Amino acid sequence: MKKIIAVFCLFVLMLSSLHAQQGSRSVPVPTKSQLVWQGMEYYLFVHFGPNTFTDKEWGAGNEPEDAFNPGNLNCDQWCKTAKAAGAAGIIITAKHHDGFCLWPSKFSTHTVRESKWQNGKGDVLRDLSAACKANGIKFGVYLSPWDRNHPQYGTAGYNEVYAGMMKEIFQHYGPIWELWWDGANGEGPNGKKQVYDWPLFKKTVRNLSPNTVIFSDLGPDIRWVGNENGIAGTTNWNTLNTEGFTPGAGAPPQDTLNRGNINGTNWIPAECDVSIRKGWFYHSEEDITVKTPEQLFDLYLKSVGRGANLLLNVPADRKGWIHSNDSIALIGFKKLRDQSFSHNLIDKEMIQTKSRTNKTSDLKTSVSSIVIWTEPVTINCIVLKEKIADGQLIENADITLSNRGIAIKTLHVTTVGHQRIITFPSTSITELSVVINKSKAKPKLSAIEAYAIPENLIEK
Ligand code: FUL
Repeated sequence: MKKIIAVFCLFVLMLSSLHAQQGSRSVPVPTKSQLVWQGMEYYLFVHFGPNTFTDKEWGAGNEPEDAFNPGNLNCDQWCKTAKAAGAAGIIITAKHHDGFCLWPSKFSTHTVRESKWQNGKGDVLRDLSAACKANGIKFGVYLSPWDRNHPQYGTAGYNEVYAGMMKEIFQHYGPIWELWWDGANGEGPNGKKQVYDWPLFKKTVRNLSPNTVIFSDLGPDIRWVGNENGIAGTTNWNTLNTEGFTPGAGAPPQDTLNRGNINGTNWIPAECDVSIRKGWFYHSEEDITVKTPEQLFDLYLKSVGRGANLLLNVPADRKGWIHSNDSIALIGFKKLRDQSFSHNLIDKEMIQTKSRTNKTSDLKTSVSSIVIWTEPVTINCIVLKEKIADGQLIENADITLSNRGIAIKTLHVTTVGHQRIITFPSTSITELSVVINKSKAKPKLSAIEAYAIPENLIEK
């Protein structure tokens, strides 16, 4: 009986998330869409809507539709900026908490259609999805479930409204690579909160667009990183336990979202959302708060460098453009990445790897890799990558830097995942060793790279 229950439990586990057998363990692995998503690493968020014109962060939902009136909307400029900045896509706030729809939804009377902008014929989603296609970047949508305008919010009917809006978006503007469900759940115009029908929402998306990755506090595909500062945990598991939790107030604690669960049952990697400015929406007085390229690079180390993805918000201004302060910072950020990571000082053939397996348990496999240079090299950055298609296995590793046989320093890292970037003050070495001390099964490093990045870019 026990065996039958165990097999049944395993079956249920397999249904909720993809798993692979690694040695004696079954570990969660990413879906194809999650793997593609992980490879995108960094992309832009654009907050745009009535708040852009009323100078608010959270509109009340009673703003007149005419408030939304971009002078010269130019989604092509957004996409060209994203492309030049090396960002893989754009996620637009199709509807924020104020309920205003940037497309003429038939499920609402609070949309671009009711505004005087382009005589009610304007459609930001139409323009942006076309511009993304033309520029070869991906198009994603943020659709706030919380709606401070919709008369049905707070009733069961609103769940159908929200599902209907998603259908419209997928049918008219797809393909959509990522859909963002904000967990915020406040009161609507009738003073009631909504009980969200998450299973209905998920079913709707999966039926219409099975390759779209869905973000919320806890997935199903991508999780929130637990803060809005763009910072993942130095230990960052792509696995999470979701049983008993819901997005929003019912989500796991923020530090759990930040680090994941070592033995989490589902593959749900973290995404770091952060704004290039103080707020999410454009406010001219925040033009001076735009982060510098160096600050953006530091965020990159703390997000992409810790195995998460970076969703960097760059709001559109009242004209409907990305402001030059922001685009200049983005291009500067791109230059710093190019400058830092264009010359890997390790050729693949230089890496010698040995693995030792303790016969009694495959959990005790230790793998060490050694790189030797004939002449000293000066480095201050090491990049490790794990073959996550087979699961995330590495629990901790030591990197030792030596010069002519004398160890100079040992850097201790925990998880690796898609990519771990470790920076340290410049050190002259002839030898580097990576010893994986602990992993769930035989680990697979897909890359060991070494760089000399500008010294002022070392992680703060
Ligand atoms: C939050 C929202 O309340 C903010 O306004 C912003 O959109 C941020 C990305 O998500 O939950």
